[in-house]
Amino acid sequence: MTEQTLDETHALAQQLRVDSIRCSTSAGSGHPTSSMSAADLMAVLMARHFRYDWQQPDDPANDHLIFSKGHASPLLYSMFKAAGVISDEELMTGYRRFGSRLEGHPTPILPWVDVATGSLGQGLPDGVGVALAGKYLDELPYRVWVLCGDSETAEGSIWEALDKAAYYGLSNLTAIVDVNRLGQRGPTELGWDLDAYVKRVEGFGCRAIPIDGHDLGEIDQALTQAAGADQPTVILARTRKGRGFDEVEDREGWHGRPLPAEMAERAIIELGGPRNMVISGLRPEAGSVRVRADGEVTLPRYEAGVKVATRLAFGQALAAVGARPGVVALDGEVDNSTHLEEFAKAHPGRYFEMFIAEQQLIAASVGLSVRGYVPFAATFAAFLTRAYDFIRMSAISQANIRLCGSHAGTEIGADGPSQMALEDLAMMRAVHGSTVLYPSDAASTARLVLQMADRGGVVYMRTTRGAYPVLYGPDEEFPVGGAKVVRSSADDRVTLIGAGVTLHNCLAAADELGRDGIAARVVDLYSIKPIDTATLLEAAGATGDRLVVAEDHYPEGGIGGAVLQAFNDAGHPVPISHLAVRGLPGSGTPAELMEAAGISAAQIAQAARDLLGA
Ligand SMILES: Cc1ncc(C[n+]2csc(CCOP(=O)(O)OP(=O)(O)O)c2C)c(N)n1
Repeated sequence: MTEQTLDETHALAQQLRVDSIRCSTSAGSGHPTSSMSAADLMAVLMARHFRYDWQQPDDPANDHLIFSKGHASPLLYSMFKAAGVISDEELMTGYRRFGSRLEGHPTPILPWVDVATGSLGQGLPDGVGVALAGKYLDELPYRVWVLCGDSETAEGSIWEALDKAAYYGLSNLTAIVDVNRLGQRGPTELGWDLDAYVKRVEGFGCRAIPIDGHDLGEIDQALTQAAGADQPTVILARTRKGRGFDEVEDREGWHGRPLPAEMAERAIIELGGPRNMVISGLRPEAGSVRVRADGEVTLPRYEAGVKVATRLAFGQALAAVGARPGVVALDGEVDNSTHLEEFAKAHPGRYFEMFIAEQQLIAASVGLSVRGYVPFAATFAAFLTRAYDFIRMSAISQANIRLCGSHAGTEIGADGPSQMALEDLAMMRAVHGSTVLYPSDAASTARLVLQMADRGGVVYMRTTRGAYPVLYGPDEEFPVGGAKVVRSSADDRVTLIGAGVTLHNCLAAADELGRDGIAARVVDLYSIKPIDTATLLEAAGATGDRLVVAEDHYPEGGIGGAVLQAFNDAGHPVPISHLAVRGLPGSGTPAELMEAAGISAAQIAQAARDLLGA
């Protein structure tokens, strides 16, 4: 680095500090001191290492920059101003204002932002997904740079990320940790103990480079070393929070507080006054992604009546959908249970084992979605709850991810309640823009897996452990948002609604009722969100509003909740007889456990009789 550029970079860093103060003071909100500590790091990165065409954020050869410490948005947006892609006016009048794209924490509403951050511990795991795409799929030399906070490294997901980054040899990934010693409420666990950080980072298989995070030469050297590494690099930069303004520098009590106007004025003077430098930075190396044509998807066909588990059909169908080269799969070390192994066997080059790290499983899916891939991640449905914050954030990231949760409900039997998903439908329904599917047989599973690939947002499929008869022909359509009336007649007096295993119980209940001369309509609610309100209304109308809903899920937020909401939203509120898992299950056979939960065929039939007063 020449003296001249060193001076320029210093001026850029001061501009980033000044603008971070100005925008947060004007908004009366934000995190200027968290921005000021990292300003030197980002100035050197931006001026000397980040290869990015600011006018073409979709250029596949661009580097990626993720602010894992998303609360440093004043710094990120000040960088956007310095890159000439947002104006000073937008920064000053838009930051954190209603209706503005410069939200409190960055989201991909902004074309230069890959993923939403602000829930700490997510940006680095997301970056692992982008780096996986770069190294194994795009095969492009772009680099992924992630700015982390030091207090943020208390999150286990940061270490899940470094572990997987090392396992996959992601030399294209660099984490830059802003070790400013302070978190939100006070000092961090490790303070400025860079040696402790180095040991941890190295223990996870990454290269650690400790530096003075305010020495531009040291920063430049570390970023150069990182780019030439053969393992992931973590730059551990010792910094001072609020750097550059003596009144707040390295002082407690200034986290997340904008400077009052008169203090901001003094700070701006101390930092050399406002500047409006625009820097062009480095262009990406030319490169494009190899375009591979979609192969033809031939879904598996299942003979009616044969018993096949929906989890197996999921794996087999996904292996078929893998004929499309953009489809990738990620496992949480249970692929012989979820049957994702079917995809692994067919497409090993597009299969990522994330081991027992569910947060990283979701985050890697989000990162792969950033690069346009079509990720399917699978584990036991119960264990997806562990990554719920990541699932929630992926909706804010506008990521397109497909999740499969197997081993739903008490039906799993002997393993007991620790392995049973009984909350997953509620959790997934609540995600903004999500799709929730719950097929009952192999034929509908296969059809729905294909549609999942084409659907945006968070798309969830719940599968069942046990094998149940195939109900439908292989050419039957199952549009998302539909429902199947599996059994009906002009004499129907009650409607039984189920999905997954309870659909089979509803069918058995209808048989039992039929023997007593009671005709029952049976609805397969394979699409829980969106829901087929028309079919529900029609069934209710045909059966005198007598409805039994049976689900292998806790009563809150599952199928019953979805049905009630559908009727309510349609302006036709209908009470339901709601059979759900109300007690805490233990171990047993599936039949014993479903009986104990009150969702067996006999109990569904009895609920119908009760409604009819029969
Ligand atoms: C998962 C999560 N927990 C808590 C918070 C609240 N929070 C926001 S910033 C912060 C402190 C972060 O400190 P550090 O990572 O050191 O960043 P700094 O601001 O000091 O640079 C906390 C606790 C959050 N945003 N996300």
